[in-house]
Amino acid sequence: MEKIKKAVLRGRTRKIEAMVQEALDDGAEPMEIISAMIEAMDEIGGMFQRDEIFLPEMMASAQTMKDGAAIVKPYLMDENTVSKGKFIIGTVQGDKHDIGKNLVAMMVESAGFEVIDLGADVSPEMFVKALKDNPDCKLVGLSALLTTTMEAMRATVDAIRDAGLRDRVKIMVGGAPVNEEYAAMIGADAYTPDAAAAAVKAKEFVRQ
Ligand code: B1M
Repeated sequence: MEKIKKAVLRGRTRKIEAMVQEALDDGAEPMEIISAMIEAMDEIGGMFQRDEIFLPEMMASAQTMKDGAAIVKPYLMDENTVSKGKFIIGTVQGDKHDIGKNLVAMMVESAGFEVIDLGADVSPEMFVKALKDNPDCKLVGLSALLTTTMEAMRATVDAIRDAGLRDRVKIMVGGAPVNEEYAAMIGADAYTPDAAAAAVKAKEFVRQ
């Protein structure tokens, strides 16, 4: 795990896939690998804040984590799960951070949902359009990593309400600057702190 963490810290995109595969072949738990990579990204965030590294290094680490997570993904999937319905997800407008959102998508998919991933920097209108295009979808997830883009979460909740779709869907929010209080303030249905908790909450919503 230390080696994997270091590879992410150093942005070793060319080495990570083989390293992660080797760890999995040796019996490592998929979530243990994801946690090691998240730890590295947290350290990267601190280094960036202290001006010890700059955007290119942060981007290299982000790409390394993405490549590593792609190797882990099939190990999280349970092919025998019966479909629990659709889950629309995206990072809100103005925000390009998509690693956490991708992890949530991965965990929710592995819990049996059909994930419709709108990507990053998704406008409120795009969320509304996706909901209209998928009238059977009852869950939507919004991710934000910047304090400056949290407001786009509120705008998205408002747009869904203004489009007359609010009663049809449960809106879940998350991301580093978000908390339970903020979720309640903007009228979302749930805040979850991490990808695993988001998958558990999504299952709870469809059970109700
Ligand atoms: Co950015 N960035 N970044 N960045 N970046 C942060 C967020 C920052 C905290 C770094 C720092 O200064 N310490 C800081 C934000 C400060 C703030 O707003 N308070 C910051 C900044 C300032 C910026 C720029 C403005 C820098 C600049 O240009 N000067 C810029 C903004 C670009 C934009 O979005 N418009 C920027 C750019 C970038 C990169 C492009 C270089 C890259 C992103 C690449 C990518 O995502 N494709 C990047 C990165 C990598 C980070 C850090 C280092 C790592 C983020 C990450 O991927 N973490 C980050 C520092 C940090 O977070 N410690 C930082 C790993 C990931 C698994 O965690 O996304 O938190 P996270 O997801 C978690 C939970 O939050 C939760 O589940 C996941 C864990 O299971 N979660 C949900 C997330 N979404 C959820 C949704 C849910 C439920 C849970 O329900 C739907």
